[in-house]
Amino acid sequence: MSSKYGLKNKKLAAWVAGIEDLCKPDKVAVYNGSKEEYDSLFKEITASGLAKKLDPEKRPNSFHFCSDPSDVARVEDRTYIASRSKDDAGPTNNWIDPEQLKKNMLKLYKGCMKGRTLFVIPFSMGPIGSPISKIGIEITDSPYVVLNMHIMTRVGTKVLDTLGEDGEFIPCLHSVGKPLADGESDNGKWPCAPIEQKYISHFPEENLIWSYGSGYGGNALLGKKCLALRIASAMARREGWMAEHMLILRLTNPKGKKYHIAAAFPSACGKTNLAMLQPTIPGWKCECIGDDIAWMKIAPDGSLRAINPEYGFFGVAPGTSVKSNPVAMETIRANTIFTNCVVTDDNDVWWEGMGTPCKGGTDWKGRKWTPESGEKGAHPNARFTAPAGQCPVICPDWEDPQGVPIDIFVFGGRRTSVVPLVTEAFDWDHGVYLGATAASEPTAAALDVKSAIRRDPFAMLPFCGYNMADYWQHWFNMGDKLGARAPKIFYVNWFRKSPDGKWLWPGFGDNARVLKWMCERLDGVAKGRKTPIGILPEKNELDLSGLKISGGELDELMAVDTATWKHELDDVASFMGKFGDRLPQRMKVQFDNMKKRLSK
Ligand code: TSX
Ligand code: MN
Repeated sequence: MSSKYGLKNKKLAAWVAGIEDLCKPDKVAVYNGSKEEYDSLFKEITASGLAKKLDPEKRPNSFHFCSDPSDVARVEDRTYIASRSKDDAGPTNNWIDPEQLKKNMLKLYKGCMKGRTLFVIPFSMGPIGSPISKIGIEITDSPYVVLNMHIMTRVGTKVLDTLGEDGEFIPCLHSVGKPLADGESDNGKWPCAPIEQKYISHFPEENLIWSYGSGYGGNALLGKKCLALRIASAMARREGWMAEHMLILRLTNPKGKKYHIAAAFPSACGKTNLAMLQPTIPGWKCECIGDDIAWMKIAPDGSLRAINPEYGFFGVAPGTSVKSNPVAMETIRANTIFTNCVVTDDNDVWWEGMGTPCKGGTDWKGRKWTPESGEKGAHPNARFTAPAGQCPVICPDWEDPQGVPIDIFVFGGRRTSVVPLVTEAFDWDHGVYLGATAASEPTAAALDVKSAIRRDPFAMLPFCGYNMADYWQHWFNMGDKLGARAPKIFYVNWFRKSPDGKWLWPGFGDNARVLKWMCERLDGVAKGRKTPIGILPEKNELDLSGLKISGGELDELMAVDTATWKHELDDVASFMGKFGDRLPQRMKVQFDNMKKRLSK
C-alpha cells in the first residue's frame, strides 16, 4: 500500500518525511499537475495579494507577480558547486566543502517552512518516458515556484507513475527562507531571505540540489539551471552525453530538406529571438524546438539526438516586441505568468522595448508609474513564463522522445568589432576552441571607454557543474565518439558595427541568410574561403537578395584583421592560463595552430 501522502516511491517517501521533520511546514501537499489544482492555487494567491490577475479580455488566464526588490535575478556569488575536491569545481565556479555547506544550510532549513505549505512537485525534464529524460522532485514552500514549474516542466501524477516504487529521481530542495510566526502572514509581499542567507547549492557527486532564500527564476525553479544544466552537465560527462545551454531549431529549405541546429550564446545576444526566427528569404522555414537548454545523446545509428528538456519559455520581457520577436509576443498572449513588469491601468502588462506606448500603471516595485516617472517601469530582468506548446512556430516533433538529429552547432557572442558575421571551424577540435573562446562585450558600458570583453565559454560559465577544463575535454571526447557524424561547428556575430557606429548586419529574420550558408556548406554547395581564423563565405555566397547592403559594408562585416586577432590571442592566453594543468592538450594545440596561422 502507499505511504503517507500517497507516495509509493520508497526513496521519495523517506525524503519527504525527513524534510517535513526538518523544515516543519504547517501542511504537506503533493502537486498533481491538474488544471483544477493550478487554478485553485492561483485563486488562493491572488486572494492573498501575491499575484494579480490580468484582464481576461486582453490577457486570458494570465497573472502578474512583483518580487522583492532584493530578489530579481540569479545570484552567482551565492551559487555553489560542492564537490569533495576544489579542483573538481574549477576556477570558474564557487567551491565550498560539501560537509561544511550542509552544516550551514541545515541550520537555515531547520523550521524554515513554519506557517507555510510544503509542496512536493514531481517533474520530468524531457518528454515522459524518453531515453534522454530525467525525473526530478522539487520540494518547495513557494506557490510561485509550483505555478512556474507547472508551465516550465512536465509535472504531476503522471511523473510519479513513471517513477514507480524504485525509480531514480534527482532531489531538489527549495525554501524561500522566511518562516512565519504564529498568525503572521506575508500580506501579499514576496517572501525571501537576505542575501547573506541565500544559497544555491549543487552536490554534483550525489545529484542533489539545495536552494535557500530566493524565490526567483533560476534560483528557485530548480529543474532549469540547477538540474538541467549544472547537475546534468556533471551527469552527462560521467555518462557520455551532453547537457548544453543551447536553443534548438529546425530549418527547412525550399526543397523540404530539414536541418537541425543547436546554438549557444551568452546573455543579451537574442537567443530566444533566434530560437523563434522567421526567415526573410523565400521558401525557407524555421521551427522552434527549444530556446534555452539542449540534452543530447548519441543514438544507436551514430547521430547526435537532441531534446529540449523544458516545457515552457522563461524569457526576458524587456525588449520583446512585435518587431524583435512577433512569435514570442503571440506565445505570451494567454496562460502566461509575468514577473516584475508594469501592470497598466487597464490591467495588462507592459515593459520597456515592447514597442507600444504606455500611459501609466503600477511599476515592478508596486508604485504608481507613468512614462514621465524618470525610472524604468519594468525591471530589466522582468520575465514571462509561457507554455512552449503555445508557440505558433513550435516544431511538430518538439516532444519526440527520440529527439532531433543535430547537424550544426553555432556559437556566438556580441562584438561590435573584430569578429566577422560568420566563421566555420576547420574541424571539430577547432570548433571546440571557438566555443571555448566565445566572448561578449558588456552591453551597457557606463563609460564610452572600450571595456574589456567577457569570456563565456559555450555560454556555460555560470552553468557548468564541474571544472570547465574537464568540460572542454569532454567536448573533445564527444567529437571522437561522433567521428564523421559530428555536427559542423560555426561561430556568428550579429553585432558588428561600422567605425561610425552603424549596425553592419540587419539581424533578426535576416539571420536566416547566414543559416542558409551553413546548410550550403554542409551540402558542399558553398565553397567558402580559408582565413587564419576559419572558413568565411566566399564573395556572393551569402544570399543578400532584397537587402540594401553595399560591397564596402559587406567587406567590413567579413573583415579579418590579423593584427587585432593576434592581440585577441593575448586575452585568450590569459583566460586559458587560469586552468593550469587541467587545460586539455588539444586546446593548447588549437591555440598554437591559431597563432601560427595568424603569423604566416
Ligand atoms: O535578438 C537579436 N538578434 C537575433 C535575432 C534573431 N537582437 C536583439 C538584441 C539582443 C537581445 C539584435 N540586435 C540582432 C539580432 O540578430 N541584431 C541586433 C542589432 C540591430 C538592431 C537593430 C537593427 C539592426 C541590427 N535595425 C533596425 O533597428 C532598423
Ligand atoms: Mn539561459
